[in-house]
Amino acid sequence: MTHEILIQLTNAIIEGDPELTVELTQKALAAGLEPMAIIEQGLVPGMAVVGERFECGDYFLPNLIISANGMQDAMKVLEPELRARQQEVKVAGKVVIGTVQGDIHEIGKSLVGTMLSVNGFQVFDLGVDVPAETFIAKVKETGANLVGLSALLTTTMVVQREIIDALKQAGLRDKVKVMVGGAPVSRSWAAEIGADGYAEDAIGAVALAKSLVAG
Ligand code: B1M
Repeated sequence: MTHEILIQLTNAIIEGDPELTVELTQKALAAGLEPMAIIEQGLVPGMAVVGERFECGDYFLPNLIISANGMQDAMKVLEPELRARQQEVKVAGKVVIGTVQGDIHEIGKSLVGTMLSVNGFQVFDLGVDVPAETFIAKVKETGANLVGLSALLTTTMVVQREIIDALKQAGLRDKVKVMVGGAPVSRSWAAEIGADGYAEDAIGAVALAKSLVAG
């Protein structure tokens, strides 16, 4: 029965129905499903199909926008639930996170930020389309020990490298660990640009961040 709700949720994202997406998210919570299962097994698969349909020309930009709105509205319902399940309260580290300049994809970055936050990290989320200077200024201001760079486009992955280089030039590279992620990003790309680690999803990002701050 609960499995059925997740399928309906995936379809609501694919069909671009934000109201129904929120309604089904609330229904799934009421049925006792874990917020992370709702995200990973309901919402994210829907976004993947929307992306595939866009890629092959069946969907257009408005479809991406309306489905993304549905996911973001659902995340507003789920974030307090994720926080309510927070077990660790001590600060595990300070993270400055953002989607790199030229890239306005927000959902994955925000999910990673939320998961780090509910797992004890102090998160400074700079938003999207963030230039290197803003990352550097925030690291200096907060004394963060971790920087998270999200990129969803093959054309903006290169900005991750530019930001790592800018951190070096600012004399900050040995003070922070850098983690990278986003759909086109890979472990080998992370190694090539001199990042300290790559995570495929939000759960992986938490594990990586913990291992990086542990030294
Ligand atoms: Co765009 N888009 N988009 N888009 N979009 C993709 C990324 C695309 C793959 C779709 C496709 O063609 N199949 C494609 C990129 C192709 C490429 O470069 N290879 C694409 C394109 C082409 C574009 C435009 C250029 C379209 C156009 O204008 N013609 C344009 C670019 C705008 C820009 O940024 N300058 C564009 C615009 C948009 C919208 C604004 C309409 C919208 C975003 C709205 C928003 O965020 N508020 C949008 C959307 C929704 C998508 C898809 C469909 C879904 C992205 C998403 O939210 N996924 C996407 C297709 C896809 O990815 N399958 C697509 C759900 C989210 C939970 O997953 O973001 O992957 P994701 O995050 C994951 C992991 O990647 C990882 O963990 C997250 C959670 O599990 N992760 C990290 C992410 N960041 C991390 C950081 C970490 C660690 C892990 O450490 C720091």
